[in-house]
Amino acid sequence: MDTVGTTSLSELRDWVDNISQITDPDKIYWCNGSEDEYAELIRQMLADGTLSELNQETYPNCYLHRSDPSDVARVEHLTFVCTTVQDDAGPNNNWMAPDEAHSKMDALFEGCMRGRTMYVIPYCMGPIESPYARLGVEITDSLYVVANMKLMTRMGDAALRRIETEGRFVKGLHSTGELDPERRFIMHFPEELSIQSYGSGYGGNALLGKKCHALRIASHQARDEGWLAEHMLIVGIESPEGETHYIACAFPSACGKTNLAMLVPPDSMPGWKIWTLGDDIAWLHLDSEGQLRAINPESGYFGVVPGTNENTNKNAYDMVTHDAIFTNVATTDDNEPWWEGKTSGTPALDWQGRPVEAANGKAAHPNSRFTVAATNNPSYSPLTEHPEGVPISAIVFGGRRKELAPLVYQAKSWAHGVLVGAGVASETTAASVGDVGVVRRDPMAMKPFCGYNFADYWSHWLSFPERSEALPDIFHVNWFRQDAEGRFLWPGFGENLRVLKWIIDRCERRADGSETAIGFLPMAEDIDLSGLDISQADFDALTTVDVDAWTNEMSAIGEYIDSYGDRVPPALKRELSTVLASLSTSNGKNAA
Ligand code: GTP
Ligand code: SPV
Ligand code: MN
Repeated sequence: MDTVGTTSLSELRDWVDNISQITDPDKIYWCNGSEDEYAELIRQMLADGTLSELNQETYPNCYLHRSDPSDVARVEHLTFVCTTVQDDAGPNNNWMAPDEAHSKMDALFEGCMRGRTMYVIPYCMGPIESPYARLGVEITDSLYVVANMKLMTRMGDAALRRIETEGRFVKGLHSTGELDPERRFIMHFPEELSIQSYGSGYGGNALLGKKCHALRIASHQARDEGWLAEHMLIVGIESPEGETHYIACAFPSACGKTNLAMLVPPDSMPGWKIWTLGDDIAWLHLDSEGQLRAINPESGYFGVVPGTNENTNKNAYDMVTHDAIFTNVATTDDNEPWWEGKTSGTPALDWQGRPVEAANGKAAHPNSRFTVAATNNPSYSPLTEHPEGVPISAIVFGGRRKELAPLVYQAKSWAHGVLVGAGVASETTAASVGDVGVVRRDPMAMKPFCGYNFADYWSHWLSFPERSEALPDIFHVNWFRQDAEGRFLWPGFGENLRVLKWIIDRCERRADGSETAIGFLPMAEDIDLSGLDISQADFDALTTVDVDAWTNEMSAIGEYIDSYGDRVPPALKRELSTVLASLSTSNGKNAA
């Protein structure tokens, strides 16, 4: 066997040998993570057609990848958590017995790398020196996966050295297979610390460090070890006075995390500065003082392209003009990338490479993505590399709701905040295969990503006050309220900083809020609306609690929680009863 690279760790060596016997590649290549290696990967992908060059004058080192049209999003219906006991995976996951899943996957992987190279990617999730970082190795036959893992994780020699010292790592096996949706599975074995993914080359299905490891496997470990692995951005907000607060926000897929993580302050807020720590995943630990601290396990972004422009998100717009991989965008006559929401250029070829006139539907796929290293981001925070992470002042949940959910409200306590998180619902998006725009329950934005039973997960969240008296305040936001004509009531994007300011001021006990049954809401005078073109009627709609609708909502949340059966913590149900009782005696805003 033609092999480049090896390891001194026998467990890892044996596993790689074993996988190569099953998959039968021509060659084995251990990735070192160097820039030369990345350049060589790109060269090979240009040669074999996996990538094509975009306009190198205006988009230097930017490349386009077109997925198989059947393989453009996560596949939740083909994603499984394989625990020994089915109830441990919970109603929130698809489950398969580990033995059955293994025999299914063994059959798929048999000989699947014949004639190809098997890449071994050692990676570190989290700063390489961080006590909170975790290791993994992904084996794949996809060059696209290797290149994306290079941008998204700390991969290569440094990670391998730490794996060899620690001896513990998550084993991820991936093959693109035939890209046949009938032969596609994403299997997780949290008890074995392993992941097996076959038949998809797309982001969350194939870049195993991301959702598979850093959320599904990590959340399972985190429950046992007393920490949290969450679908959250991490952002630092520095005031003109130089005070910086860090907040962590959980919004479902394609609901605004990347945008909020790198927002550009509006002109009306001079002197404010945003620092991006992470745009998708946060690992949260209590330190010895009981302070919740966050690290971002990733080191790059796999972000939604449509909607990005110099007005909505100038940082993202600038950051993808160099050293980026685009997946499933359209292209212009000048061979620049193009997408819906881009304010310049016109598309010539759609995301499948067809002339746009002949194509029906969007020119760029609604789930088209960019991959960039985090250091491309103009608002990148150097504290991203801090081994201890950053202290978190507030946790913010959110969803995409045309109706009902106010612009912002604050939970009354940690336990109430857990209920607020458990009650998150959001309209589905193109990030996952299936219907778009249907409201579904997505507790803590973790429905597709929690690697164990949600009932146990809520208990775990509720256990934090036993270990800390200094927990962050919890909030809920909704940037997506619309009127009957489909117009957004709130301008969103940079203007969201006005809401973040209220959140921080509430944490610092220096802003007012009005107590309602569902939590504290700002009054018009509590949020600085200067320079904003928003009518009083719209602001009122954004900050009013519709008691009847909320009574229905809380009942629906109650039914949803009850569907998890006996394992649901009684404390969560008590919180729900409290809110329902309060709603029954209230008349909206100002009612306790
Ligand atoms: P994942 O990467 O799938 O986890 O998504 P995400 O949560 O990072 O979402 P992202 O920031 O990429 O935003 C998704 C879509 O929502 C994009 O098309 C954005 O333009 C749009 N969006 C983001 N923030 C806002 C906002 O404040 N208001 C409105 N109206 N749209 C927004
Ligand atoms: C998401 O769907 O939440 C994403 C993209 O961040 S993926 O990497 O596919 O999970
Ligand atoms: Mn995400």
